[in-house]
Amino acid sequence: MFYEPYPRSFADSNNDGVGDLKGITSRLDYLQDLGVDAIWITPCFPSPQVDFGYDVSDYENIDPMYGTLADFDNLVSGAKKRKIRVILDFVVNHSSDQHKWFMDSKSSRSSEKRDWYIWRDGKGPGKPPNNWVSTFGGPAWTFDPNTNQHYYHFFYAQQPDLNWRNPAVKGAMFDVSRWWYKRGVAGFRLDAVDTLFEDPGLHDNPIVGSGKNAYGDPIEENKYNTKLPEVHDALRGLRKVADESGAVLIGETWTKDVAELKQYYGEHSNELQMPMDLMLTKLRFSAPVFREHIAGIDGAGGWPVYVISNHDIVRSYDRYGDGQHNDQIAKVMAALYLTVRGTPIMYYGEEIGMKTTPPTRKQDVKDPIGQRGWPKEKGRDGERTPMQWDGSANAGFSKATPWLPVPPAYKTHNVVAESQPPDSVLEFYKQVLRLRHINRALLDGSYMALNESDQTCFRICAATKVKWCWWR
Ligand code: ISL
Repeated sequence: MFYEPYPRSFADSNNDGVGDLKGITSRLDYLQDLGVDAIWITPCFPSPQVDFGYDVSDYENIDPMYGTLADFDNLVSGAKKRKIRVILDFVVNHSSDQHKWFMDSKSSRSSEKRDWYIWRDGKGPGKPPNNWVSTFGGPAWTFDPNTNQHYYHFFYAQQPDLNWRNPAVKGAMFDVSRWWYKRGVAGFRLDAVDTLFEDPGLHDNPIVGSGKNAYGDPIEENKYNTKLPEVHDALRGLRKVADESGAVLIGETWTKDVAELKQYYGEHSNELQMPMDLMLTKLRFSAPVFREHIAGIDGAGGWPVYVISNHDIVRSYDRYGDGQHNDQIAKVMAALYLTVRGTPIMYYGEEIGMKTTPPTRKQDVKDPIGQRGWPKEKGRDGERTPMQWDGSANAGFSKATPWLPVPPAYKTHNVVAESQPPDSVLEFYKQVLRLRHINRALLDGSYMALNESDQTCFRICAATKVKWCWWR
């Protein structure tokens, strides 16, 4: 079982209100006891933090806010002692605009790094090269008056897209992954892989309907700037490097259907070992709906990777919950995604039934997309609130005021309070995970839906002749 501790919000060791690596290290016993086999840490590299670390200004270091490389090494060795692997987040599509590569690229048209990013002439004075809009609002092009060209960014302007068509960029990114593998990293979660390539002809994206999104932009189909076939070449390249170290690649793969998800494993199982099934997050709470979906994923031929929550979406507690039986529903969901054939990836706090608590006033919003899209888009603060460790001030996350407020529900839903009652969400997670680790059927049994009419699913044990891989 993989666990995602959002480092800002997991545990704060130096009491500055922001979580850090030493904080994660201090909670390794808890993670081991819970039944965690690997942790995926969202970006903890140096960053101006415009997108909370998804704007990396140095791929080979740790942001002082989170600690040092020595702290990271301690975390890896402490985790290893507890048989927990450490996975990092690789922001492959873009860097920060403060990365030295971009600063160089921006410095002049003749810069050696000019072609490391996507620079184009506008269609005319004040006009961007095409109609593409950023998924975080506004045009996807920003004009640089110094060199009189526009640069492309699928996300914020502070996150310029790297040019993956440039072999030097590819090579540099492959080297970054090697550098971390040598340091003991067991793999990467690859961020936003769909957005790696753009149509070189820069065709305008089709506009869908006449409505506007939360940021006031026309609604576009990302036909020419996402999911280009070249993405798979890049994944094959990254996989080759991962294979040198026996590392695993997890993909942030938002797919429309199973057929699309299947492609990310690679035709010869030579792309991602673990493309996430994020479609699961969009289903309503219904046995027949889940059964049909899981049958499709299970039959896709790859190793399924189930995700029900992460740092970008409303927590599963609220999404599946009906407002009355949320704890019970949280347990049903745990039983489901922790026992079906595949690897579950759990977001921190799911195991105690944390809920999403969005800000109620615009001035409290920290996530820039919430500031930009308020009130339609409140941003992602609500699912990033501090981990609720106990019933003391700040839920035991920090002695200082946390960077995001602790939701009132921490009084009842916290690790200490849920460690005693045998029917708590936490105890349920622990019990299921204990079973998962000792029961062969749950480790490598095959999946078969039974009793379809009474709306239950079971997993049966059937010896599969798969080669053992640690991430299974
Ligand atoms: O969070 C979203 C919108 O609210 C998604 O569209 C998200 O941007 C998309 O899934 C890509 O997410 C990843 O890359 C982003 C970063 O902000 C997200 O936190 C990360 O998970 C840009 O690096």
